[in-house]
Amino acid sequence: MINFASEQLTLYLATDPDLLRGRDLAATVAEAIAGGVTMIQLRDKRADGGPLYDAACRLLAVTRPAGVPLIINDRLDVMFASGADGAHVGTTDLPLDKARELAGNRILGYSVNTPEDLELATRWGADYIGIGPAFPTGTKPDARSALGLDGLRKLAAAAPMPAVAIGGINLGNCAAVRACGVAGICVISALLGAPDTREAATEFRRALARS
Ligand code: TZP
Ligand code: MG
Repeated sequence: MINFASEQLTLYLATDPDLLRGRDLAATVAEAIAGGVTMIQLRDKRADGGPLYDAACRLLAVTRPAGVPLIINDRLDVMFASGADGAHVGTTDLPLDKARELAGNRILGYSVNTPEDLELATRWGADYIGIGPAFPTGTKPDARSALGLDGLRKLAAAAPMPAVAIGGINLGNCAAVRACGVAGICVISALLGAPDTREAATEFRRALARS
């Protein structure tokens, strides 16, 4: 596996083109890393392969020197073409067994909302899981039902691999989420929708350090 330890899941930023407000993606990710983000996922549900590949290459120029893993959402082809560190798939993407076979020793993440999802993630050797949505979120219109802290705690306790929680996580609830036994949190809008992403990342790291 490429340079992966569960501490890298501490503060995981997934990107969303709709939250950039005209800012450059790579520059925004650089700000997030400067504030303390430990892992990046390139997530753009509408982009074709070409623009996604270009974006991955631009992001790698920022993440590699920082030693921060870059994960590609859904698209293993873009992971291979760009040389990114891993991919993240969910229940409607390539089947996890195929993704695992293809990804080899690159980092592979899997989205988990139910015990059945967790069983698959365990059977096929996902390197980490994203448990969610923790809370209702406006960022993913097709998100499954929110788990709440109790649901999150149960799945995290049953997981043999490190987990991040995702969905509706903000500065106010991140400590309670972290206390559910996850290695870290994955955040979109509370970082990219903040007036200053670097400052927001710093505040998240502070809140998590206190938890
Ligand atoms: N998967 C489950 S919830 C979610 C994804 C991609 C969206 C999380 O976005 P936000 O803005 O941090 O709630
Ligand atoms: Mg997916």
